[in-house]
Amino acid sequence: MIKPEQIIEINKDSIDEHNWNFDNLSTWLNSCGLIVEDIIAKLNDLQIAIPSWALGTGGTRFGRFPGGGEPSSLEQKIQDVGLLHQLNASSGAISLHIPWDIPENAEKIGELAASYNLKFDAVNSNTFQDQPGQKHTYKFGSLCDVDGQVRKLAIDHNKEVIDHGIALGSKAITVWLADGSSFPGQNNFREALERTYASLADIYNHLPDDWTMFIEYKPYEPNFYSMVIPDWGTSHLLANKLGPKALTLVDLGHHLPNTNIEQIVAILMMQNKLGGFHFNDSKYGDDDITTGCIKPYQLFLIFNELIDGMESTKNPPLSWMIDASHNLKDPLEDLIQSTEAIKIAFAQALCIDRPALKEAQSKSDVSLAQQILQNAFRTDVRPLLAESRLRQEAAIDPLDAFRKLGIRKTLIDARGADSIATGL
Ligand SMILES: [Mn+2]
Repeated sequence: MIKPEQIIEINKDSIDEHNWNFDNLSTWLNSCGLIVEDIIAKLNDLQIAIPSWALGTGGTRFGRFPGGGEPSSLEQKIQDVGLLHQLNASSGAISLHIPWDIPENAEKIGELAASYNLKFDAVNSNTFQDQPGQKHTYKFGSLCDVDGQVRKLAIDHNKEVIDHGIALGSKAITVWLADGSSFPGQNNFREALERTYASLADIYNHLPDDWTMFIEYKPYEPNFYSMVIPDWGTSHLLANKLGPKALTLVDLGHHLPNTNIEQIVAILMMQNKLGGFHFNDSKYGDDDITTGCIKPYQLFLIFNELIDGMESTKNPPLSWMIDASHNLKDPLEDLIQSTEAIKIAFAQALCIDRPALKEAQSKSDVSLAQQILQNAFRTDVRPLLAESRLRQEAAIDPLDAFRKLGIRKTLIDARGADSIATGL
């Protein structure tokens, strides 16, 4: 753990510059009719879960180039998320992947997480790869498979994941299925979806009353011709049929290029059926690169719809998580940058003059409506994030602090240069 004095010491380097920036921005935002303290309170509250699989170097299917000091146990993964949370005060939850991160002793793992002020976000099942000694294969599908024994294996696995989550205090399971077909004729689309629904209904019945099931979708990959749950419409259909505890989960990378994701958000929230987000960014497909590194304006427009939906619908509270893979950067640095990008987009969207936007929309004043959005998007809100962190004894500049504290070197010294994250 980082000592609080270490962060205070590093903050001294930039405190004067920060205060000057924050005072100026506050003056400007107040003159625009915005309440700075409200924005900071909302930034303080936004916690974005870190997935246990993002703490190591993901690489690509062509190669993997680990940087050393990666966490090789669940305990070390929790330590890494704890470090992030100390630096940014925004990573207060971890999302586990079963079977990669089975908590052998849930009580001890729970105590360790609590010592870092971490909660357990949604647990994730895995039916996209076979585990050693597995009796039936997921090669041709899991919840959709034509073989009832395969389906039963996958169903039982999901129920086990829920049980692990219950022991840790999680409140949701995320189901992402690799199921689909790579060649025309391989699957009967309707029957595959019917079997998937029946399997999900079996899992749904295992959910405790206060739990939620998030249903993720993806248009292609690993299957190239069809996926059983390819889009938000199919996910929504299943969630509706299953019942109130099933919701759709949007993973930003799981869309074909140029899909209007912000509109999907608005439609799902209108139906109170948006469960949460997997944040990442992409240029071509499911690239899983740093959130906000390619399309920050899209991220801002998504948060515009999210804030509108959170204020105007009865959509349940949302679950936020990063779902990324780091092939070049230090995973912890990448997660710091992704978290920053999400909070920037959120803060920018909180700076939108909503009454003025409504007014412009009501008059079909297209130019003004665009101007209002872009005024907010072009505001440099970073001092708000820094102020939020400073007040929570975190770092004014988390990436700078991560480097000045030599955290990666410390981790390499403690864990070894060849320590590889488990699970990937
Ligand atoms: Mn995802």
